[in-house]
Amino acid sequence: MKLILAIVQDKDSNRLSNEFIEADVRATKLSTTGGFLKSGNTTFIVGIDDERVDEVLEIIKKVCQAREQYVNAPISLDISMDTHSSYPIEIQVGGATCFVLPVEGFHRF
Ligand code: 2BA
Repeated sequence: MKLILAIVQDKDSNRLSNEFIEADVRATKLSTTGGFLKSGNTTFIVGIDDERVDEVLEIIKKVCQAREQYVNAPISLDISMDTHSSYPIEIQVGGATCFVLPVEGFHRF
């Protein structure tokens, strides 16, 4: 068994939940926050048999889109006068960031 941690954008999370239900993939959804953008994203925890890992990754890949987003990068205009401003830079977020981990035990009581 493996544990898949998939960090996805909030915009894709409902569709991904529905696709998991349809494919009989059990998952837990967590509301999380990206360390860089400091805005909300969603992390899915999926415990799955080894032979279904690729299937789950394919579902995630199909549903989760990469999107361009602008963030404000700080710029120092004049160090001597200590004036600061910022300018927008474009970054690409997602589709999804996935980790696949080995599972030592799985118990349901
Ligand atoms: P955030 O940390 O909010 O990052 C959002 C996007 O900002 C990233 O998209 C990436 O394009 C950019 N970014 C992040 N750190 C950066 C940096 N130091 N310099 C320049 N640009 C940077 P993604 O790579 O698609 O990541 C989406 C979300 O997945 C991240 O949200 C974070 O929550 C998670 N994530 C990504 N890599 C991770 C990792 N190695 N470990 C844990 N979580 C990760």
